Amino acid sequence: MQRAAPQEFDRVLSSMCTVPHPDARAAAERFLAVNPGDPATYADVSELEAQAVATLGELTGLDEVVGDVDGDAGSDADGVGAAHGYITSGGTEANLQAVRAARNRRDVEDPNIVVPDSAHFSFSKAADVLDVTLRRVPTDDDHRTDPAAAAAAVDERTVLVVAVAGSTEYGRVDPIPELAAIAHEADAYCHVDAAWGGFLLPFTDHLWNFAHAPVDSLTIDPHKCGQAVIPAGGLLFRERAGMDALAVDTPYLESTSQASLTGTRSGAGVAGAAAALEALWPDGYRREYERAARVSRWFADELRERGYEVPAVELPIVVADLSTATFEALRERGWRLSRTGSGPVRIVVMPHVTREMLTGVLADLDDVR
Ligand code: 0PR
Repeated sequence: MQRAAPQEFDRVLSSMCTVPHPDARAAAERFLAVNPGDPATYADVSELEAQAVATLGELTGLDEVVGDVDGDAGSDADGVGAAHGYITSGGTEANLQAVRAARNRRDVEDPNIVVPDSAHFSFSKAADVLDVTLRRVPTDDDHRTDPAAAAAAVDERTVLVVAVAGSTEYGRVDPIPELAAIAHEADAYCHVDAAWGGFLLPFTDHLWNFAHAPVDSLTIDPHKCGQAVIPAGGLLFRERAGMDALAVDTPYLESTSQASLTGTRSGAGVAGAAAALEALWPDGYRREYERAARVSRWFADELRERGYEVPAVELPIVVADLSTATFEALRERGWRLSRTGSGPVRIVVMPHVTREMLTGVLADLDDVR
C-alpha cells in the first residue's frame, strides 16, 4: 500500500483542533492498544484518565467546589476515577452525555432542553438520539444568549439549560451565572459547553466555570485548545450523581458499571490528554492564550484597515465580512477557511496559526480582492 500522509496545518484556518504537543503524541503512541473502557484490565491508562480528569477539574474550578477531585487511580466502581467525569471521544459525546444525565436525573415526561442558537449542532444530535425536545433560544446582537429569552423558554418539563463558553462561530461567552440561575429556578440542570473555550477562559475575567456559578456539568475538550491528540473530549459533573445517572451494569467485566457512551475507548486519546495537560497546565496554556489573543487582535485590526467589518474579538476567533468571491479566491490559493451560518468568514487562531501565516493570508487578500 502506498504510504498516505495527512494534510499539513500550514494553511488551515478553519479548524478547532491543532498540532498536538509532542508529549501528547508520544504518550498516544505508547497507549495505542489499551482500552480505558476496561479499567480492571488496564489500570495504568485508568490512572492517567483519573489524573487528566483531576487536572480538568482544576482548570474549571471543580476542585474548589468538590472535595475529592484528586484522581484516585481508577478505583471507582465505574472505573473512570474518583473525580466526577471522564475523557470522552469529543465534544459531541460529552454534550450528548450531559443531556442524557439531565434527562435521567429529572425523569419528567416529554422532556425538553433549552439551547441557544449559537450552540454546537451536537445538541441537535443529542436531542434526536435521546428523544428530547430541543428549544432554541435567540442570541443578542453580539451573539450571546439572551437570558430573558431563555427564561421565557423554560418550563416544568425542561431538564437542561445549555450555556456556551466560547461559541463555535464567534467565540462568545454566554451570561453563565444568569443562565444557571434560570435553570435552577425551573428545577433544571445547567450545562456549560466550553469544548473549545475551556483552555483559554482560565486566563480571562469571564465567569464560566463551576466556581463562578452553580453549573452542574461542563464540556472541555483536550483535543481542541488542549493540544492533545484526537480523540479526547472532556465531561465533568459537579456531583457524583451526574456520573451515576449515566452508569449501566457491566456483568462480565471486573468493574461493575460503565458511565461512558462508547465501550472500547481510545487509550491513545486518554494518554495524550493526560500528557498534554501535564506539559501545559497552567503556564503553557497561558502563554498560548496570550499569543493567540495578541495575534487575533492584530489580525482583526489589519482587516479593519482594509475596510472589512470585524466584530470585537473576545476569544481568538476573527470573523470578517469578506465577499464570496474573495473567500473563494483565497480557498483556491489553498487557505482552508470556513464561514459562519450567516455568511461571514471565520478564522480560528489555534496554536498552529502564526502571525507569519496570517501575514501570508493578508498578502493573498491584497492580491485577490
Ligand atoms: N462544542 C463546541 C462549542 C464545538 O465547537 C464543537 C466542535 C463541539 C462541541 C463538538 O466537538 P467534537 O467535534 O469534538 O465532537 N466544533 C468544531 C465543529 O464541529 C470542531 C472542528 C474541529 C471543526 C476541526 C473543524 C475542524 O477542522 O465545527
